[in-house]
Amino acid sequence: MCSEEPTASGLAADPPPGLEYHPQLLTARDEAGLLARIDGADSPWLDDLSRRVQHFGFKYDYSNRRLDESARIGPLPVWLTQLARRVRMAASQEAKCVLDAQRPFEQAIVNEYEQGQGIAPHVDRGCFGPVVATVSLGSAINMDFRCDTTGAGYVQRLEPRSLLLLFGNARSMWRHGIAKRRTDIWDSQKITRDRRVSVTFRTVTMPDIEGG
Ligand SMILES: O=C(O)CCC(=O)C(=O)O
Repeated sequence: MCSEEPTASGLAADPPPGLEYHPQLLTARDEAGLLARIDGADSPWLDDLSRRVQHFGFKYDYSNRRLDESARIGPLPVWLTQLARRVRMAASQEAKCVLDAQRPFEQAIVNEYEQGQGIAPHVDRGCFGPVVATVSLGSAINMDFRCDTTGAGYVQRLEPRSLLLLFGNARSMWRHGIAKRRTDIWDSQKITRDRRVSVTFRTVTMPDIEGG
């Protein structure tokens, strides 16, 4: 069960258990360096979805929503390994305990959201491990959460240079998504979105990899 009960507005007052938000993972200089790397010649964009993406480590197949060994691209590049290390260092003890029992982050997806783009509400598939970590670059954005069992909702504002960790109920019982719109309401203000880029790290738990 999702432990958060909805308020009259349908939004839970507290974040889903297992949602961990770190507003300042990176400096503005780190952010600029990462965006230059992502937009550089060594990181080609794929445009087979409504938004552009880059896959590292494993190429996730959005049509059958599975991973197998044939999807392996290779190790994460050094710049992503360094970012993954910072993510681990920032994680709470609770998240670290879950992460430490896992393989290292072996997969990263970079998502680009131009104004008006989003991502449909979803729960990350079981081929990925119990902690999903997203670093935000560029524009701030509202991420919407919805608990399948109680219907409770929650909105997390994702600021640039922040880190979002999802584990526990937040990872497995709540859908997360980004509405396709040009503006968000936050603190009672209408805020125009700009280009946002996110880097999401996952561990991979598919059985053929677990078995070595
Ligand atoms: O861009 C984000 O913050 C979330 C990305 C995401 O949920 C995904 O790639 O599955």
